[in-house]
Amino acid sequence: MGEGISDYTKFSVDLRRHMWLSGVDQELRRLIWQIAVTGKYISAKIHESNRKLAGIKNIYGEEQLALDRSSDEILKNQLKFSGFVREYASEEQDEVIQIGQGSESYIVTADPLDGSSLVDTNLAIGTIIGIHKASVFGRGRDSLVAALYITYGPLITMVYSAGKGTHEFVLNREGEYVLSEENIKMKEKGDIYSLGGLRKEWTEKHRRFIEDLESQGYKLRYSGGFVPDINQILIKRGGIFTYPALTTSPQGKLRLLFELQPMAFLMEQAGGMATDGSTPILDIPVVKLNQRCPIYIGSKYEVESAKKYLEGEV
Ligand code: AFP
Repeated sequence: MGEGISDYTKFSVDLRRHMWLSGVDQELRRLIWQIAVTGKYISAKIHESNRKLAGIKNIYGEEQLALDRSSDEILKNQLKFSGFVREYASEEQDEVIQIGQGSESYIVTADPLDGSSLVDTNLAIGTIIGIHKASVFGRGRDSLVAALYITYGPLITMVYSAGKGTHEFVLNREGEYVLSEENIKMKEKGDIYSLGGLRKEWTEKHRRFIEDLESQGYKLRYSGGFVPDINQILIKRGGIFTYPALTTSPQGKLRLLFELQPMAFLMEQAGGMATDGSTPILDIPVVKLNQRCPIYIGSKYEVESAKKYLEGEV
């Protein structure tokens, strides 16, 4: 993972040219590029990690890995010096942190290293980023201007959208992000499903929806890492990921601001959908940083079908 990257400061001409040709605003281009470069530093940290727990708890009471914390530090410091970011909100921090002078254009949200509990198993993990122009509180649809994620797996990839389609770049051995999938377009219907939450804690409506998919022959694909699980649905152009409301946690597990909004933005830009079972994720107001929310995300057929079951139409 990350091995063989010879130059961390390469310009990633392909990525920059793509954003320029797509008409992405100059500051936003530079910010996205800078975050993509930061992914290289995080991947190097993962590579050299000794996988030891730091023994500190985050705002959700979860134990933070040393890697979580160092990824957060790397990201925060890089953004601080970018000159484009006034505030930084991270899953690893208790509050929104001011990192600029106040006049910068953007606020960045981050899950610096999602799926960190998978590090010891060597499954893919990722970084999730949201770029907002206004407050992070309120509807994502009103403030998000771009989103991206980076996967650290057999390959390092970066999927971004600045509101002009969703595109994937692969990091090559020379340290360049090279365009691999332009304008990803979801099919109407896929054939894979990715299911979070214990089956014994599902609601009756959710269970009936899943049984419908199973009767249609959907194949199970779940790694327990949100980034690779969503990436699979996007790159395969169809299917559904859910982390539903559970009887023990009606708001599910995943965080609206740090995890769900950026993925919903990328999925919508690829022609897919993301809802909590009825309301689009990007229309659900964020009222607190650690707000959780159920999610149904993927191609239209499956997300709309989930809605019918959850709203009691079926
Ligand atoms: P960690 O960051 O604690 O590993 O959680 C990962 C995650 O937030 C997300 O990446 C997965 O989709 C989800 O949790 C998996 O949850 P389950 O372990 O309940 O399946």
